[in-house]
Amino acid sequence: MPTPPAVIVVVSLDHPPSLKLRRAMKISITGENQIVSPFQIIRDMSNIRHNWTREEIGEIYERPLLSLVMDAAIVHKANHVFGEVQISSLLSIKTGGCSEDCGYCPQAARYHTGVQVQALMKVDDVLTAAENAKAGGASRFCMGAAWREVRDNRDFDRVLEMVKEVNNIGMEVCCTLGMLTQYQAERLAEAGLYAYNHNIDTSEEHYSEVITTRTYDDRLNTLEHVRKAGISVCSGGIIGLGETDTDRIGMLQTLCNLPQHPESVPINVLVPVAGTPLANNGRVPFDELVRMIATARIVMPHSAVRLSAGRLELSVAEQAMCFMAGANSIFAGDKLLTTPNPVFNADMEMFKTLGLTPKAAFADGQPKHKQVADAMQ
Ligand code: SAM
Ligand code: DTB
Ligand code: SF4
Repeated sequence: MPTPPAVIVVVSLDHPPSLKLRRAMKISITGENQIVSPFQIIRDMSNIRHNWTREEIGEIYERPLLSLVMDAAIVHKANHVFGEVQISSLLSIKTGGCSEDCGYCPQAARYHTGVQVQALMKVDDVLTAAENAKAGGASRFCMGAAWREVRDNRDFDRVLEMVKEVNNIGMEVCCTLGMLTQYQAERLAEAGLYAYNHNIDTSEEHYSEVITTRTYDDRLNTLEHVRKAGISVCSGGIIGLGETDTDRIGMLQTLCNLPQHPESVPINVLVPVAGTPLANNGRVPFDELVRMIATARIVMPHSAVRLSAGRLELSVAEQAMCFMAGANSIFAGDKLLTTPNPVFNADMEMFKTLGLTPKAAFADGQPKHKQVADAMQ
């Protein structure tokens, strides 16, 4: 009688893999005509793909919660320094009075939310805010403007100045200013912009239930302009907009089937604001946020998955599960754009309790446009 093939599975949570595991690799695991190395198992789980089907993503999203978190943690550990969390600080540089109808947004002029309209800030004030954020441990500074799109005017020149100044103090600079043309993306790149945030927000199917004043394709075009300009792409969405699980899976499918995965994927939980059409949407159950984060981690193994708006409603234990599930970035500071966020000391306490460490600026290298410019010198 032939001996049944032996199957040995070795999974190491060490990163980088320990010497012992590397030695063990040399003893290949053999089945019938099959050689599988432990590294291959981990590599398969970390495979970068751009052809995910909804069914495949749905199968991941619906796994039993703890198995899903475990699978995501393995992918996370194989691709990132486990426990290292990127800290981004947000500043609203132009607030409220926006022409758009995004149903979640307190800054849309048409909703009566009590947000005070504020013109574009002065460069010096923005720089002071960035310096404070840096002193508090933030490596990235993200400036948000309540604009539909960027216009080629003096305000844009001032934003370019802000980008230059914040870049000069050694922070990764990010902007979220609405839609961009290719030319505007290139000007931002030249000024030293590291990343651009532009969310797709939800699935293509659910999108028109939430926003009617610009299309899903408009958003994808802006992402293409950002990518072509060599700026790091930050794009994700919001859960709690009244979408179904299929919409959530669809949103992740759009993101992970882009020609290149976004380097950062913010997962926001709706912050319901009185006066907006979505003010009375129910709270998103915490396990659904964990599912979203874990699935994003598995389908986009190299991206930073950002646990974004909605953290104020989460306990430290709930946030810990999000970090286990692959979240490795947060917005820190007591305000997001217009709504509250956990205070600085509470986050520092959480980092201590969970053994998290802040990621240094430019740990992933300079953006492509900068590398090209340096190489040409
Ligand atoms: N006006 C620009 C735009 O829409 O692209 C930039 C600023 S906009 C406020 C940036 C993102 O914040 C939105 O795309 C949305 O994903 C998120 N956001 C806005 N209001 C939110 C809310 N109440 N809860 C959760 N996320 C929200
Ligand atoms: C993102 O995905 N979330 C941030 C940032 N990108 C710009 C914004 C959250 C805004 C929450 C509502 C507010 O504070 O106005
Ligand atoms: Fe305006 Fe951006 Fe708010 Fe939409 S999300 S209303 S574009 S500020």
